[in-house]
Amino acid sequence: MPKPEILQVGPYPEWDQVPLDEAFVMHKLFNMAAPASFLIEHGRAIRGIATRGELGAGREMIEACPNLEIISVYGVGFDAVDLDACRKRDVRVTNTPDVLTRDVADLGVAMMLCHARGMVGAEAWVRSGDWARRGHYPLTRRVHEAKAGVLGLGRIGHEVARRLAGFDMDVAYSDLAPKDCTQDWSFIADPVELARHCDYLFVTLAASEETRQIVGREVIEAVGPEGMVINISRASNIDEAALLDALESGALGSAALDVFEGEPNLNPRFLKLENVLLQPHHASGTVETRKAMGKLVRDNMAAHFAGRPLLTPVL
Ligand code: 8YV
Repeated sequence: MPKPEILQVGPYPEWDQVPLDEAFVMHKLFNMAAPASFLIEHGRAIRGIATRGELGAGREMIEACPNLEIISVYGVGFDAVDLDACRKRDVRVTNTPDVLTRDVADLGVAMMLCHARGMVGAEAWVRSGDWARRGHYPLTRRVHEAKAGVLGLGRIGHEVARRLAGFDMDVAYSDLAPKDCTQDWSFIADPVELARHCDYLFVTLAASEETRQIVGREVIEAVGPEGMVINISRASNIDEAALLDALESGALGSAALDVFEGEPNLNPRFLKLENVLLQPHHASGTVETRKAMGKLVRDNMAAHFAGRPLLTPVL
């Protein structure tokens, strides 16, 4: 049996690349000088696409591969995959849920703590000699006993909420309906109300057309000049222009962001702001989690081509 031919959209660590290259014929689109011509010439041979959460697979790519059977996403988010195009063609889609949940929650909470306590500026204070020259670092903001709002109590939102409760924060959340097993977390259906209620708003929604810019001007202004927005989901969940305006004007106190429109080329307005903590979309980026994600990408494709049930199907 010839090895299935797979289109690889982005790079993976060597520990994933080696076994992928052994099991499949991997066509590395990101290394190609002329990816469009490759797809025209070789699209018919492609039976699988291996992609990353933020890169996905758009309609054009899917249509360029008429014999495509499966798209395996290295990431829990599949918003960048054109699911309608997949449905029409019966293309299966898998992602990597669960294995990354706690790392993403860890980074979100770490971003809140780091930013609230001014750790980036404080470190620079020590390194620059300001501590000895200018004395104590300016006072920062307390996190315990403050109000946290979690917008989207899915797998990641739930783990964020659990951690925040562990930091003695008062936790509220918003979702389509109240969830079971939420301990004493309060349910506030309306995102604007949730934002008005809280000091720290965590955006943990799975991105879709329905959630696009759900954190708009009104929500941002409701978090207010003393509040912080933390985004560990997708940039599309926030109206980024409104966020920038509010950070610049002081209508929003601060933001801690792991995701950006057009990343990695983020809007340069962010770089001028001191009230924002910037992270390079690495919430799932630990060795342990990335190894588990890579294994799921391979195992899903192997299961599909062996006629076994998919491990973590989306479609
Ligand atoms: C990854 C992600 O950073 O899970 C997701 O949806 O966006 C992240 O875990 C990304 O997919 C790795 O390329």
